[in-house]
Amino acid sequence: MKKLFYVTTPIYYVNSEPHIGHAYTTILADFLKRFYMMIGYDAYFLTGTDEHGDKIAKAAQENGASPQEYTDRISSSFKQVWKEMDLQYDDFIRTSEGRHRKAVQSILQKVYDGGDIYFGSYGGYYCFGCERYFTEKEMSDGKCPDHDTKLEYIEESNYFFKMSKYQGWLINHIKANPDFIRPERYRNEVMSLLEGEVLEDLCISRPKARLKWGIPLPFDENYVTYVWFDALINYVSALGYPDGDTFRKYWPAAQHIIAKDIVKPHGVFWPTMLKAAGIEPYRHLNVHGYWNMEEAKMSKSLGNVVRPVDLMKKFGDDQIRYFFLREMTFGLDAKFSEESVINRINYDLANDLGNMVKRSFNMAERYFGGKVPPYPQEAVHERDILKEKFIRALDEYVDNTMAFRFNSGIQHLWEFIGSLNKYIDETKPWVLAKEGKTGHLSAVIRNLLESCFALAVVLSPVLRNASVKILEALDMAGSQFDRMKIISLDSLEDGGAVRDVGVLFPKLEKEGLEGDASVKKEQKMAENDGLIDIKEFAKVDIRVAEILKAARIEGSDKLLELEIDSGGERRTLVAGLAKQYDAEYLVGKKILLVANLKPATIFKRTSQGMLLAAKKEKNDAPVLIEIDPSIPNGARLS
Ligand code: ME8
Repeated sequence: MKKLFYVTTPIYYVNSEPHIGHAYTTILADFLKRFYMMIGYDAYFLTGTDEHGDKIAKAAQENGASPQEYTDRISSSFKQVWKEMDLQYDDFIRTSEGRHRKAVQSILQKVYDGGDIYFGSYGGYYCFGCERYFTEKEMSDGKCPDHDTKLEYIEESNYFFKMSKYQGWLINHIKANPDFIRPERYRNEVMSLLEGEVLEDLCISRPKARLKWGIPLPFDENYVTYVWFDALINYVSALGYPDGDTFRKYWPAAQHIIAKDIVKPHGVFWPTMLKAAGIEPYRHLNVHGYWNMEEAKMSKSLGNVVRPVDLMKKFGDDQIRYFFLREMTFGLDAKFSEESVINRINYDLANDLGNMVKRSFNMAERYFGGKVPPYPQEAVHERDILKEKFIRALDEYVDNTMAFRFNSGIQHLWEFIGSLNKYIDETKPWVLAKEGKTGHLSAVIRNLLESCFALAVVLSPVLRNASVKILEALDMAGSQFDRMKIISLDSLEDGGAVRDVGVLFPKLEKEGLEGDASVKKEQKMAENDGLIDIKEFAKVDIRVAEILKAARIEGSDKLLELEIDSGGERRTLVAGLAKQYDAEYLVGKKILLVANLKPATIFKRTSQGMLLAAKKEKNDAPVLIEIDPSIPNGARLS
C-alpha cells in the first residue's frame, strides 16, 4: 500500500479577495502534493473558505448583500484564482456547507455529552479582527498586536469548552513528539503558552441575539458556534468525519500549513478539541512567517496587497513558485519585492539552470546533429562523479522538503546545477571538438543531457512548465520519478532526439547570452582563471542589518547569539565575537550580513546568515565591519 500524505491550507476568510499571502500557502500545499506524489505517496490536498462569524457578517452588510450571497461570491473568487494559478486541490471546503455543519454539530454534541462543555459567563478583551479574546499577556497596550486596533471589553453568558482539562495532555504530547509543531520557534511559542499558566477555558458560542451568521449549537438554539471552533473542524469535515472512508484513510497523515498569525488556535485549541472529541491529533503543524511588503506586514487592513494572478502573469508561473519556495526560510519572515523576484529569475533560473540546459542542448545540436550521443566506456568515471553529486543533492532535496526546509532542499539541487556549469567550464567541450577528442566530447554531452533529464523530473513539482519543456525536447514527456532510474544518469536512448528547448527563463533585463555568444563567454571565463564574473558576485546577498540583541552562549567562550533586523525580518545569528566584544557594545550596531547563506546549527541554535568581519592574519581576532547608521536595514550591497 502507498504511504499517505494529507496537506491542508488554512481556510481563508471571505472578507476580502485573495492576496499573495494566501497564494503562498496554497502554492506550498500544491507543491507538496505534487512532490509527495512524485516520490510515490498517495497525497490529498484540501483548501477552502471560512465563512461564518462577526467579521464576515459585517463585510456582507457593508457590501449590501446577505451573508450567503456575499460568501458565495468571494468564495468563488478564491476558487477562480486557484484555477487561474492551476493549483490542484482535491477538495474545497466551505464552512457554510451542510456537510460541514453536520460534522461541527456532531463534534459539539460529542464533547457536550462527554461533559467538556459547560454554560457560564465571561468578560474579557476581544479582537473582532481575530475573533478571539486576548489575555493580558498577549495584548500590547490594550491593543491587538496583529491588527493594531483597540481591544473591546465584552461580557456575556456563553458556553465554554474545558480546554484546561487537556493542557497536561497537550504538553506531554508535544514533548513526546518534538516536531508536532515546527519549526522549533513555534513549538516554543506554544509551549510558553502552555507551561506559563493555567489555560483559560475556550468560549465556544455567541448569542444569536448578537450574531446570527453561524452554526447553531445542537444543544441550545439560542446560540451559534464560535467561528474558530467551527472553522478548525473543516480539516475533518471535508474528509467526511466521522465515518467517511476518506477521513479514515487520510486523517492519520494530516499536516497543516499555516502562518504565524494563527498558531494559538491551531497549536492549542485544535489539538485539545480533537482530544476531547476522541480523534487522534494531526501529525504536524507547519508554521511559516509572513511575507512583508515595504517594511509592513502585508494584510488586507493595511491595503498593500498584490494580486497573485497579476504577479504570475507578469513573471511567470514557474518563476513565482520557485521564488516563493527558494526565497523564504520556512518559519521566518521574508521581504517581498519585485527586485528580489527579478534577481531570483535572472540569477538562479536564467543564468544557472537556463544557461546550463541551453548550452547542453546547443552543444548536442552542434556536435551531434541533435541526437543523444552514445556513452563511451572509457569516460565512465566522470559519470560516477556526477552521479554521486546528484544522489547527494536529491537526497537532501527530498529530506529537506519533507522537513519543510524548502529553500535548503532546492539549494542542494542548485549546487548540482552549479557543478554541471563547472563541468562544462572544466571539460571545455569546444576544445575537445577542436582537438577531435570525440569520445570524451560524447561522454560530456551525454552526461549533461542525462543530468538535464534527471533535474527536469525532480523539479517538476516546482517548475511545472520548464520541466515539461525539457522532457518534451528529449522525447521523454510523461517520465515518472523512479529513484533508481533517475540516479543512474543513464535514462536516455543512444540516438534519441534532442530538440531545441527554447529560452526557458527569459532574463528580465535582456543581456542576451545565447547560442554562440554563450560558448564564447565560457571560453573567456575559463581563460580568466581565478576571477569571477559580476553575476557570480551578485549571487551573494549582502545586506545591512542592525543588531537588536546580543547574548553570550553558555558553554562557549567564543560565541554570541545575536538577534538582528535585516530589513523587516528578524533573524538569529551565531557569531564568534565574544572574545573581543561585549554583548552590550554590539546592540544597535549596523553590520553587513551575508543573507543567503545556508542556515547552520551551532550550539543548538540555527544561525541564519553570517556577519562580515575582517582580520589581517589568520590568527588575528576578527574586527567587525561596522556600517554608517544612516544606511537603512535591508539595504543591499551593490
Ligand atoms: O486566519 N504572509 O484566514 P485568513 C504569508 N480564516 N502568509 C499569509 C500572509 C502573509 N503576509 N497573510 C496571510 C484566517 N497569509 C482563518 C483561518 S483555519 C481553520 C482558519 C496566509 O484569510 C497564511 O496562511 O486571515 C495565514 O495563516 C492565512 O493566510 C490567514 O488567512
